[in-house]
Parts: sequence; structure tokens; C-alpha cells
Amino acid sequence: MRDHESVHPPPRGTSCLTGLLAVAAALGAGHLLAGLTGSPGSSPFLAVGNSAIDLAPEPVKDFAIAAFGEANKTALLVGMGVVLAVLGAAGGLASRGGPLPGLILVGLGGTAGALATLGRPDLPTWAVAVPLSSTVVGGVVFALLWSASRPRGPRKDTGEDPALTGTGAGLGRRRLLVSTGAVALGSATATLGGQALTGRGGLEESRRAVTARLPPPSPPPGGADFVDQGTPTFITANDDFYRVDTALRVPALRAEDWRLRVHGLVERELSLNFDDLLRRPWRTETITMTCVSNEVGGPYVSTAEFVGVPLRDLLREAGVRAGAERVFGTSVDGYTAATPVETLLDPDRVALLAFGMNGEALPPEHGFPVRMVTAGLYGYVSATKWLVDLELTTGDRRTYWEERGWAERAPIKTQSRIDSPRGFETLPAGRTTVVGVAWAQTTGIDSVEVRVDDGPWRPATLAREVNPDTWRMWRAEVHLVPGGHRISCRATDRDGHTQTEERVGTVPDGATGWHAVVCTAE
Ligand SMILES: Nc1nc2c(c(=O)[nH]1)N[C@H]1C(S)=C(S)[C@@H](COP(=O)(O)O)O[C@H]1N2
Ligand SMILES: [Mo]
Repeated sequence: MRDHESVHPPPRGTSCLTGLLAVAAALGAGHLLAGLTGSPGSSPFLAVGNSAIDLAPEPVKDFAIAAFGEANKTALLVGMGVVLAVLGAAGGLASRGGPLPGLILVGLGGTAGALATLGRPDLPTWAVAVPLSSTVVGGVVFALLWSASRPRGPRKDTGEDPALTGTGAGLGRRRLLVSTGAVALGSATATLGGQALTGRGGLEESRRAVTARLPPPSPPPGGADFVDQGTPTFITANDDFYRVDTALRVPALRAEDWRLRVHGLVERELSLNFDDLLRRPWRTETITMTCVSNEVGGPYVSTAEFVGVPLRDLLREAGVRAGAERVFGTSVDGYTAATPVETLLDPDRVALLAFGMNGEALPPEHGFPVRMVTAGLYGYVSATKWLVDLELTTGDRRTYWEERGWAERAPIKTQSRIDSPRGFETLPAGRTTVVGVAWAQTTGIDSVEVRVDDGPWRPATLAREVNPDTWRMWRAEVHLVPGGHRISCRATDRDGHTQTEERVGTVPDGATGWHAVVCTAE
């Protein structure tokens, strides 16, 4: 039989498609299996993406945050999609002479998926079965499509072109069409099925039930912002609240399934479920949170009214033993952060195990069902989301960000930002109003000053102070003669410390420098 057949390499487009579809089938199958086994993080696409985030060198992460802002995860997913598509197509092309290169590529991809899964702290070891199975699916699909893509026709020496004539070729094309269509449809269905299974099932219901138990949000404090002139609103709506985390897929943890363990250097270990937590006295606290990755003038600062149980109460209930220096928190996705014990025990410090945010249960992206919030410390040492474990420790265990070069102690630095005019805006010459925000959590803002070019510093008018843990809006009238100008601002906190002009970057413990905008008056 074989003697009378000759096998011709398929058109290049078909070869590319074969590789692409094998990748799609493998990832689709993995996504579906991850959903079926209830371990969404083992979906090969997500596991590799998460490992990429964890392994990315610090400058790459900084670049991603700076270039894509809060869309950095979408950018990563799209980038991975493009890379995988190119690899799949290349594997298909390389396999025109025989299926081995493509199969090797599938195997390499599977190895990457397996390693990524094994490396995730939040996944059980058995989850490695998910990328392994999807590798098998990818390999089988590739082999089938590869053989279907070989047009079989009469031997070449008959002089006939099998691509143009012969019923064998026609049948082959139909077979190819049907199998590629089936694989494409199957992959898409599996991906959507996985998406549905790993999705927000039951999460919104759980959030609604929590929201129903919360007091209504306080009315926004009057006189605390200059929204009409261009500052943010004093309270940041949940949808507008900045978001920074390492979670490619937002953990879906229902309040009903949540448990918190408090252990380590304590007299009595605590293990609480959500109802246990809500039985303790709550407080409502308005706090301005800030990310250490916020550049001078940057957007990673927002304010919300949080509802939660003071961490101090829980720590005292557990009984802090001598030698405990840090409260080491772990999130359900394996992220870790540590806060000094003395800060959390300080009666003057606002620090909550929060479950409410602006009158609602925490949104999933902001840590539902329970997160920490601590006034005055950057988020990466004080605000662990999806919190499930608190261990009182001595100082020797490193956290996620400490392993990546960030400081152990990270009080928020006094800062101010100009919100209007915007950089490079053109304004009418003459009087103009400059507005912005300033923050010095726990201390409070004493004054903000503004200057045009190298002119004298002039005091800004401050909006009402709501509490020293929140930002403070300010405004100032300036006079602009026609031409280009540079408007700068600086804040002084109640400790009498004025922001330094010295520009330092965000690593390792937060940026400093004066914010300035360049604009033109005509
Ligand atoms: N589980 C988890 N919690 C986390 C993080 C994270 O990556 N994972 N990032 C921290 C950082 S760096 C900051 S600034 C705050 C941001 O909280 P937000 O996204 O609700 O604004 O969350 C903190 N909590
Ligand atoms: Mo952060």
C-alpha cells in the first residue's frame, strides 16, 4: 500500500495551524481539567503565567507596572498568548518532514507547565496531573492532525499533482477540515467550560450575604475634597480603588469556606471561621492605602472606609509570646507579607482584619472575604488580601517581596501630588488653581506648599482633615505669565518633616522627591 502512496508536506499554513491547534487543545483541556478538579491555579496557562510573575526579575516587574499600570496582568496574558501561538505555529512548521519536532515542543511545553504547577505554593502536588494530562492531549491532537494534514495521492512519478487531482486528496482535505474544525471547537468549549467552573461560582452570593450584615456606609465627609477643581473624591469608589497584587486570577474564596489560623509564638492558637470573626467587636475606620510601587505623582493611593476586627484584639486573645517580632500573613494563593508585632499591638495604630469596604463586602480583587489593612505602612507589609494564616514569628522567615529586594520595614513616606493642571496641559495665562492631594498616614498633613518655576513657595489651602490616617486635599492659586512653567508641590507632616527634594526610586522602601507638572500658559 504505502509503496503506491507518496506523502507530500501540506501547505505551510496548514502546518502552522496544526501546531496552533495542538497548543489550543492542550491549554483548553488543561483549563477544563483545572476547573473539574477544583484547582483553578493548575490550569497550565495560569500556572505558567503566575510563575512568570514570581520569577520575573525586579526590573521587569517594575517595567510592567510602569508601562501597563493595572492592566499589567492582561498584558502578560496577551503576551503569553502571542508567544504560545508563535511557538505552536513554529512547531507545526518544523514538523513538515515528520511529527517529532512538534511532539518535542509539546513535551517541553508540558514540562514548563508541570514545573510551574509544582512550584506554586498554593497547589497540591497532585495538581501536576493537570499539565501532564494536557500534554498528552496536546501530543495526541498534534499527531492526529499531523497525519490528517498529509494529503495522500498517487506517487509523484505519475506526474499528477495530488493536491489538485485524485479522490484520495479530496478525501484527505475533507478529513483535515473536519478534524481541525472539531479540534478548534473542542478547545474553545473546553476553555469556556473551564472558565465557567473556575469562575465566580457562588462568590457573588457569598458577598451579598456579607454585605447584608454590614452597616450602611457613612455619608462621604463634606469639605474633604476639591473634586470640582480636579482632585479625586475623598472616598475612592471600590471600582476606582487602585489594585496591586501578584494574583493572575483573583482567588475565589467564599466567606463560608474561609478559615483563619493564628499560630506560632502565641499562648493559644486560634482558628476562626467567618462567623467567629464577625462575633468579635468591629470597628469602622477610614484609611488611605498606598503602594510602595507608587512613583512620585503616581496613582497607587486610594481611600476607603473599612469595617473589620482590630488585629490587636485578636493578637491579645491569642496571647503574644516573648520573642515574637513579626506577624507573618499568608494569602490563600500563597503570597506572604509580614507586619511588625509592635505596630499591630500599638493602641494608637489602626489595623484591621477587614471584611467591609465602603459599605460592601470586600470586592474579590480587594481580598474577599478577609484582608488586613494597617494605617501608615505600605500595602506589601500590611495589607494581605485573601488572608488565611497569621503566624507570629521571629524575624528570620522572608516574605514574598523581601525575597525580591524590598525592605522589611516600610512606613509610608510623606508625599504630595498635583492632580490639576495635568502635565503638558495648556492653560490661559493669569490666575489658575492648582489642586492635589497629600498624605502622611498616622501623622497627618500640616501644610502643603506650591511654587511656580523657581519662585517662592506659597502655602496651599487644605481641605478638612478627616483623620490623620487619610489623605488631605489641597488647592492653591498661582499666577502664570505666558510661556512654559513647572509647578511643584511639597508637603510637611505634623512631625515637622518636609518632603525631601531628593528623588529616589520605589525600591526598596518607597519613592521620594517633589512632584512637578510642566504646563504652558497662553
Ligand atoms: N494576597 C495578596 N495580598 C496583597 C498583595 C498581593 O500581591 N497578594 N499585594 C499587596 C500590595 S503590594 C498592596 S499595595 C496592597 C494593595 O491592595 P489593593 O489591591 O486592595 O489596593 O495589597 C497587598 N496585599
Ligand atoms: Mo504595594
